[in-house]
Amino acid sequence: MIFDTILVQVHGNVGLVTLNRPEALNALSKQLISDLVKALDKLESDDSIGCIVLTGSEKAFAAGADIKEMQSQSYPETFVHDFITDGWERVAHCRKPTIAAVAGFAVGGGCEIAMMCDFILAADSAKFGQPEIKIGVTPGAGGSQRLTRAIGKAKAMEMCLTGRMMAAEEAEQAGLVSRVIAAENLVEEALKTGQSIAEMPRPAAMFVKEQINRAFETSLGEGILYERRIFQSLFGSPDQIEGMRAFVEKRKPDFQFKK
Ligand code: DAK
Repeated sequence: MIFDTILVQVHGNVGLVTLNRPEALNALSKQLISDLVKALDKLESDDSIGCIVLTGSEKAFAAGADIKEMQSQSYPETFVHDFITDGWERVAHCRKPTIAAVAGFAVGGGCEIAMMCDFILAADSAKFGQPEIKIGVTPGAGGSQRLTRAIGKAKAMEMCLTGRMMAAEEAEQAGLVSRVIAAENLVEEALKTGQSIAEMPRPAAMFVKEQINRAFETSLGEGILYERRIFQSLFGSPDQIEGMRAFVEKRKPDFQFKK
């Protein structure tokens, strides 16, 4: 898969997508989002892929939507053409597990795309922010919602109202990222984590993702009912039989639903 603005590689059972517009700190242009959508479509339809890692460069995961591209839009144009909506939610709609491996700046739309992934691994150099207010707008791709759910009202308000960036250590303490990793090991560690997920029974991994995301969309009672039904349904899967049998027989499971 060859694209102008991203690099796509396969490592074992993990698809690695690297945002690649170094001249603009990986600003998320229309072309980049279109390339990203195509790459994700392809990786999602490839049965050998069990997890997708999204990363950027050492300096920037992504510095947000491309300001030079959007600066001349008028309100009627943004509304009529549903400006930069197309494709932006594709990461959030991935059915396979996704990991954002973030080094350097993840700001504006960059922070929003990272938050659309299932979890974020941060390099010790990572900086997160929603600085849109400094250019006269607000977050527009879920930042005000996903950031608030991740780190709570006080920190989300401060970050969106002041544009202050949050470094990796604070982001881990606040619950925005799952782990902080030395920058030089970030991609390797993300690929290793991705491979361990890809080797899990595929339906169970995809169901876990649905269960946890449901927690943000529903009441506790409904969410627990949803979880229970999924748990029960997996007793119809060959990998439940194999997984439990292997445990009892003290051997490594040989799951069917992975390639
Ligand atoms: N767009 C275009 N170019 C950018 C850019 C951006 N967002 N960020 C950086 N660049 C370019 C710079 O213009 C510069 O280019 P040259 O001058 O060399 O040609 C080059 O990248 C290097 O940037 P700097 O010289 O500024 O680098 P520094 O290390 O000094 O500073 C920085 C790094 C990240 C602090 C700074 O670049 C910065 O503040 N960038 C802008 C960050 C920002 O405001 N981002 C939010 C943009 S608004 C929606 C979907 C998405 C969105 C909204 C709605 N819908 C689905 C409805 C998203 C909106 C946004 O993200």
